Amino acid sequence: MATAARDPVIPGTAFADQSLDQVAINTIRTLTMDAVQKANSGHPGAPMALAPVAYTLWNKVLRYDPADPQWPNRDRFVLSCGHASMLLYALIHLAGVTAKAGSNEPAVSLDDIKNFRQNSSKTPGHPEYGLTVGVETTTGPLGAGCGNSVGMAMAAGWLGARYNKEGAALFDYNVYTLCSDGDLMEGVSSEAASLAGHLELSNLCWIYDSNTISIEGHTDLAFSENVAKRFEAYGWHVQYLPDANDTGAILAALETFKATKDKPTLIIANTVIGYGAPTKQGTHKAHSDALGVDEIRGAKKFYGWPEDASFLVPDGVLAHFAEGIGQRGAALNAAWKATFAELQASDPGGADEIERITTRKMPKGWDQALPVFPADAKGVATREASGTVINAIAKVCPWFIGGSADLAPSTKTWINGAPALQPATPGGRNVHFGVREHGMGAAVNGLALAGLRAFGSTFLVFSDYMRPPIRLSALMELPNFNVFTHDSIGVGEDGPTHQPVEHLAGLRSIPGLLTFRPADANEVAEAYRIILSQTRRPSALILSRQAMPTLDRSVYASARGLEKGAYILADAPEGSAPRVILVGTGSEVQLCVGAYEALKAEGIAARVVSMPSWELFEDQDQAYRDHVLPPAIKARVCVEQAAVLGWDRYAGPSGTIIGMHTFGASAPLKDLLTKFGFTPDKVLEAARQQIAKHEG
Ligand SMILES: Cc1ncc(C[n+]2csc(CCOP(=O)(O)OP(=O)(O)O)c2C)c(N)n1
Ligand SMILES: [Mg+2]
Repeated sequence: MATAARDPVIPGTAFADQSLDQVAINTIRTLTMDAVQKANSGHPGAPMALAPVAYTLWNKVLRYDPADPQWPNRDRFVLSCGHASMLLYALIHLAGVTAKAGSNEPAVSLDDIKNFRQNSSKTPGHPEYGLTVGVETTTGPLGAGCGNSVGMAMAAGWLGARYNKEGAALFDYNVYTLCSDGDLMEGVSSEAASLAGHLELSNLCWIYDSNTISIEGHTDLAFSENVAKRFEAYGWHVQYLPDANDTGAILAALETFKATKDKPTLIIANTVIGYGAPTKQGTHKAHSDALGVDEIRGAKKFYGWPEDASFLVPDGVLAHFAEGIGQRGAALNAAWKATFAELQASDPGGADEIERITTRKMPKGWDQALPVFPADAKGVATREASGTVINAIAKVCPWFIGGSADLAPSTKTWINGAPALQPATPGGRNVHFGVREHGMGAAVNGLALAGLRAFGSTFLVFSDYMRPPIRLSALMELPNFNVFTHDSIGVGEDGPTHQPVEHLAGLRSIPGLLTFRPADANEVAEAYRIILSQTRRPSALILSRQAMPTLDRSVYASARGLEKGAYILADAPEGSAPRVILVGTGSEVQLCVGAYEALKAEGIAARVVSMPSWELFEDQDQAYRDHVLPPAIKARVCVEQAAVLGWDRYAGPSGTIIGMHTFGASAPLKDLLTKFGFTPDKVLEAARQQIAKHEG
């Protein structure tokens, strides 16, 4: 498409009649088409349509220093419609984003773009945080980025509230999100938008790619509400962009967003999917797959582009970005660094905090604050112990913040003495996420992406509602965590709807995620020591509703053993081998201890293994694992109030697994324990049978 020259042109070239802005926009479009064609897979339609919007945002507005992609106060750009990944890769390339500060290596080279979607490339099918510099969060599951962006915007407000000084703003970044029809159909974006509206996150701007097309055809098929009215009802400021090719109007809309100080902004951009593709534009045929050689030639002709050129970045385009986002970002970053240097002089503690936040380090010596719980036969629920630990950590780590999906009184996650995070108190540390588990999980990921030690919480049974963000936190290698209480049939009268069964197995199957099901209060404290020491692994902390004894650690082994995932809690007398090994997690460890003591009284040597974290145990070397579970000892009983799936790994082919084979039931806990066989007697009986079986 040839448009009248406004900016400097590239004289003497095929592009002499196009503005540099227009050439840059068409470069994004043609790189996208060429990369998808070469890969013979991908999604060309959205980038072709969104190129003017994304270009204008990046080169005219975004406060981002391509030479320092980790600059803490950079504006965040989230491509929630991750299938449009080529849009982001083209921008990262053209903006000259470097692999890291001080390096000349490009984050995404032209060769990387030619390698789109290939094995080990930096340009995977959907943007992956940590793999490609410049990608702020992993997207692809629609709605996820929208949810993350709400957490990022909350984090910006939180950081500003804590570290900005009069006349010296260290944190005032904005968060921009591009989202598609699919993003806005997904429930998580509604949860996140509702929360963002409530919190009046005026630093948050979603740009909606309203092309009325999704995979199956026109959005009329399934999506007919008035999105603008919906967002207005959420408390957002809604703007319209009637023509996504009108860069002047885009700029004006973004300026209006920046001037809006009391609510988040939604810009509804009317776009034409696959803009410029002669037969496919405006149809679902432009959503995915290579457009085909003829279609691409036709589109290039329409753009005023050489039809034979491929992967062409015309002279002047890179320089145009360098003069736009490059110069603006460098100046802003330099000013920020000067402000930060002043802070280092005037408030070294605050500066140290910021450095720790940006490098995912906890405060020095933080774990000395972890409480030690005295032995107590009656004990406390592990959720109660967790509440105590949370409050101890909160005192020494100011950027430890979190909340609950409306269950804090039950999950015991409230940080005492700290305000709630609300519009008037953006520096609050207790987040009322509302009954929005999926949105909470996605927002917590956003908080963690900003460096805060963030957590969410709900009942374990509802972790299913937030499985997608948990999975993404593991994929992104974020060190955030979730507190899941009411971990079993221990819930009692609330019944099977509230009693998790298959959830532990599901969480344990997520690569990289650490799960912990502590056996008592001291294991809870030790779990936090490990969880908050992580820099690249998220955790799920699984806690009981009901009290359980706090083990006497002068009799039983130290809870520090938790760091190895599983440890010998009680053993056969020195010099003798155990005749049976009893393995338990959480509330079932006490059943194993009960059976162990009964056997001991009869002179039968047994071993109890507390196994709070399968993953940490699997991380140990073979020698340690064989030390805890010697292959020669085949008499084993594993006990857990959860689905048995996976336990055969530790029970062995001839061991016994006492677990859940059905859903639970509604009854007082005592009755349920008998009904489902979770009593010391049952464990004892199984132990005797195992000994008999293996000793012939
Ligand atoms: C949670 C989730 N469900 C399904 C998909 C598969 N998917 C990818 S894009 C898409 C919808 C495409 O429509 P839209 O979001 O409007 O994108 P456009 O085609 O306009 O680029 C779907 C269903 C997905 N990526 N994430
Ligand atoms: Mg669409």
